[in-house]
Amino acid sequence: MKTVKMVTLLLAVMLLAPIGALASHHYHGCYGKGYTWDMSKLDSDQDRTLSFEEYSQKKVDLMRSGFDKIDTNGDNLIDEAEWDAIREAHGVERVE
Ligand SMILES: [Ca+2]
Ligand SMILES: [Ca+2]
Repeated sequence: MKTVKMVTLLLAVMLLAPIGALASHHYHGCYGKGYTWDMSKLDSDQDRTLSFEEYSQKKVDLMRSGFDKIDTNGDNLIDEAEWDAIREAHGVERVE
């Protein structure tokens, strides 16, 4: 049961992580200010094609950034206190 709860929490974090970034004014939409139309900047192996991993890496980096902002003690987990802190920072009522 505890595992299910942690997985649910992790999924919620993955979906809501950009909200955390928004609070600190570092999230600016799907790809943010760092979005580029310069394909070579996304093409990490420089083979002049984009794999899905290359295409999506910026989004992954943004989600990681949001996760790290919420994970204030840096243990690579978001506990309830950290979750409550970011929720309260956004004025969101706790969902029971
Ligand atoms: Ca490539
Ligand atoms: Ca943590």
